[in-house]
Amino acid sequence: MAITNKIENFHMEVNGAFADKAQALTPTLLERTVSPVGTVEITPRGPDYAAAPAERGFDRSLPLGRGGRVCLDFGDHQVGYVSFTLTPVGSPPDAPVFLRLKFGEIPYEIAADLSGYEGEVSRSWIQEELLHIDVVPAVVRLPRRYAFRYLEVTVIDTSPKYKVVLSGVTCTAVTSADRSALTPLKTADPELIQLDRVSLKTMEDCMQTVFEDGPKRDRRLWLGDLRLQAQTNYMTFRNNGLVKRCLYLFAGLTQNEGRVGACLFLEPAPQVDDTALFDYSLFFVSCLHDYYEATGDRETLAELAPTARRQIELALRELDGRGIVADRDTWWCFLDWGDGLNKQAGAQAVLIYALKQAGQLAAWLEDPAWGEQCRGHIDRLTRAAVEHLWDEERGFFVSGAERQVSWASQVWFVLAGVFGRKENVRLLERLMEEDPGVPMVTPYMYHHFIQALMDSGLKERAVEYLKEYWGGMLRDGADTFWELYDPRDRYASPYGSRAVNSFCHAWSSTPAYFIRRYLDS
Ligand code: RAM
Repeated sequence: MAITNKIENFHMEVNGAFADKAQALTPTLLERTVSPVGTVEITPRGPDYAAAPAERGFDRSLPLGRGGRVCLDFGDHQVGYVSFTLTPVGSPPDAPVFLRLKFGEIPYEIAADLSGYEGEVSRSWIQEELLHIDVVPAVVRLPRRYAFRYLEVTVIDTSPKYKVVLSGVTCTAVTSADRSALTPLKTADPELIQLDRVSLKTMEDCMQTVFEDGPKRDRRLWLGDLRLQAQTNYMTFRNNGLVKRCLYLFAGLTQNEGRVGACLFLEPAPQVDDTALFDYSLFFVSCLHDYYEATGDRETLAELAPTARRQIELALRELDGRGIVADRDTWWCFLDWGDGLNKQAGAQAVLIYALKQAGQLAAWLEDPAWGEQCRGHIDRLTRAAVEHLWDEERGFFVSGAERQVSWASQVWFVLAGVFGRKENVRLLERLMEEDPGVPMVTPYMYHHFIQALMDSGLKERAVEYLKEYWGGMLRDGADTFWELYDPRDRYASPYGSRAVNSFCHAWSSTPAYFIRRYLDS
């Protein structure tokens, strides 16, 4: 199935006042200059590759000629702009310098031969450059922003008569996250401390002029990602202005009929994409709900509530005669990247979840009529879900014509609170014990599972899974948390190639949220 859900006859609807507000909230990025800590040797290790330190610091006097190669290690994940100096040695340079640069968030991106790349998303996301420098000595400033820890420089050629010395390699790292807003953790649990540290680094590197999903790919604002980033932000960097900016961007630049898009581009000017996702549009309601809960910013609540309300209206149009969200065979709703995951049940649960939050918005706004409407829809959708999607015999919610059982469906119905606490606990325990059907594959979906455990009072199990799943990424060498992690398959990718997976992905940074909200005492 194509990973796109392009809406028909797409056009962008602009609310100029909202777009201006978003613009005025554009943050100034903080800059830091980082130099490599040394060089590394990247070699195969098990099913993957590992980087072993080769040389501390980096020998600036070593001249590189044809075929010369060095892999620099910046010590941690960086997002920023790279520059370096090339100085010729030998005869006067009689030909250009021809370089290949490879940037890698993980060693695999450096070591793998990606010339046969056949992934589904553009190969232009692979961070590789071929560069001619006509005149040396030169200070080379690369115009792109990169996300990486490793930088491999290969001299494809100088000439037989001269070589070059590479020096002054630096990265000007950029972020809108301010570490001075962080409070120290109280817990002494070393695993939690480590999970928190890597979560913060992941968040920091994704916080740019908006909350980006991943600084390598897609480098844009996705609503589903924003929701988790904002929740983590309230417990960590507290850059509430950035959340507000993102909310105004989504509300100011909508698709046809006021539909909030799944994602937005920022350059050359802010622009909503033509992709629509059922759950993501509804998460505008959630983001506004969470934002008001965290900030008490009434003006924003009042201004953006109509946009939230519109998303509910549009979603309700998708119900069939039974009061169940109609299934579709396109990429119409996200939930997770699980192979063959049917979205119908999860979508129904997300709608109930969002309706409850809309009811809360109505209460805050003292709008009893809207509140009453929400309650009516919640009752109808809940009854329909129990009647048509709950399979009493199997003890699970089922989804789609094939009555598929998945982790995503169960988790979302727990979050939607369709059953009471006791039944939710039983459902989650059954799920963990029987491990039925389609599993979870992204930290995004695992986040919702952990939240469901927390909401149901199963804190110890939540901690177990946090340490097992996110801890697994650490054991597998993560500097920042990954977009997708399947402990059974290091090469899993929704895009047909691991090379374009993002290895610093904000939706994976929520251990910091869980630790700071529930576990830090
Ligand atoms: C991926 C993005 C993002 C996610 C969407 C659905 O391409 O990186 O994280 O929200 O898909």
